[in-house]
Amino acid sequence: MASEKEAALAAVPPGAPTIFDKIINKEIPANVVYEDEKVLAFRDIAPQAPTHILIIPKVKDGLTGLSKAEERNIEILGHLLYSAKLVAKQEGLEDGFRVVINDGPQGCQSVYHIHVHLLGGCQMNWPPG
Ligand code: TR5
Repeated sequence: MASEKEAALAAVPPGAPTIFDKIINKEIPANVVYEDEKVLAFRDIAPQAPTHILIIPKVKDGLTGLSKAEERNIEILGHLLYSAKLVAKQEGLEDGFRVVINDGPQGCQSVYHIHVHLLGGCQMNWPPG
């Protein structure tokens, strides 16, 4: 049986606008920590670590999730990861950090606009849940 979260997600057509579009368009506020012409990085509203930042492409271009990536997306995928490194440095995460991309229901993805989670500021455990 589908969980409540899965049922809610199933009702959202793939590629439909998400809450992140509203953040990009400044229709709702976000705590932005980094921005360039291609990506936006802002603090997660429900942090799972002392530092928890989301890095998203300003243009989704079909990238609802990593599983939908095409060759044309290679440049922005690299840009997202490199931006995570820049933000980690800016946030002072010298002792290490973790980047996560959740994909699909089993990956626990809830917002279908690709995003990199940057987590740090505490000792991480392995394996993740
Ligand atoms: O579950 P996945 O991997 O898809 O990650 C989505 C993330 O978006 C979660 O960690 C949420 O906590 C985060 N999120 C959701 C909202 C939101 C946000 N982060 C910042 N600001 C947010 N607003 C204003 N609204 C949200 N619904």
